[in-house]
Amino acid sequence: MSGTGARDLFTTMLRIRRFEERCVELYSAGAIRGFLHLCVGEEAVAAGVLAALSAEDAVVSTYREHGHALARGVPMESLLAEMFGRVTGCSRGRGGSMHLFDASRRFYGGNAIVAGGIPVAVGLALADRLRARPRVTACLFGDGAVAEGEFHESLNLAALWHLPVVFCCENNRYAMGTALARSHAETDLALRAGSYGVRSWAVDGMDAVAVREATALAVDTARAGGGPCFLELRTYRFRAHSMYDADRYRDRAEVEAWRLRDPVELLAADLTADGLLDDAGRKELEEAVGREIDEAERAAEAAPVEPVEDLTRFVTTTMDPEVAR
Ligand SMILES: Cc1ncc(C[n+]2csc(CCOP(=O)(O)OP(=O)(O)O)c2C)c(N)n1
Ligand SMILES: [Mg+2]
Repeated sequence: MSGTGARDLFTTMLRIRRFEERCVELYSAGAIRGFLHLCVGEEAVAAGVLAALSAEDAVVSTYREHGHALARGVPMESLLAEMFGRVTGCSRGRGGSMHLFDASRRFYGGNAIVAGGIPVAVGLALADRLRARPRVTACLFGDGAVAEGEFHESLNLAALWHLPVVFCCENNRYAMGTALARSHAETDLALRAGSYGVRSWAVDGMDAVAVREATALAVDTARAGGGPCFLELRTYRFRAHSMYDADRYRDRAEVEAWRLRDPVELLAADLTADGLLDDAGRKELEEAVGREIDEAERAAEAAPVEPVEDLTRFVTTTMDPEVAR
């Protein structure tokens, strides 16, 4: 295992895990309201996929996107401020947890509509192709999106036009309370994507290094003009679908079995075995992450809400489209 790369992956995953845990507390305290979908258990996907992209590449995500945004480098403070409804939030406090957005980092949401980001990703890739920019768009979405027409239309078009999109399906085996096998006749999602002529791989989504390596191969292929790729990243969410979900549709034993493959602890064990992490190092990292979250929370709490007179601004864009690119 290469030292710095794997340690960076671990740091990213730990930041995501602890951030999500703090979000639970803040939600319970009433500081975060509305919908809240956490990615606890799925950190290896966020860390691995995002580590394989360059800053010029684009990212399109879903409503379960805190981890993707953090791994992309969107500051914690602007994420928490967004969830607190403050003007310093990455979407000026207007979007909340499901609509994290940061065009300066080419992070194009945050989308509440299942599969809604997939055609957006294909459009971004088409724009790059037309302008001959050597960029790739990574599109993250859940297994539930594979049931949507938009998924199939988008895959077909991307394959037909050889667009540089890496479709990253975060298969956590459930779409809300519905298990994959209860709604899909064919549950091998990589096989289905392959039927569009898209190169597809199934990947252990609990192994951050494997995710990063598979994504890097897909990104290289797409960037070199080899057309789109599809990654089925097999993972599991440890918590309920959202804070409103009573989580009564799966056996405790199933959840516990997956928890044994906790992606954060799996990577920690590998790093320790390779002499790259010890107890003192872990403690130091935990403390640094804790401080980062505390500071982000303090700053977000101190930030103002948007003044009422500004509420009609930014409803339609006033930006020059050339500048907005
Ligand atoms: C078009 C559309 N249909 C239904 C919903 C309601 N809905 C919200 S989340 C969800 C499940 C999606 O599951 P999946 O894509 O597997 O993502 P996960 O929540 O597992 O990350 C559904 C059906 C929606 N938001 N958008
Ligand atoms: Mg799912």
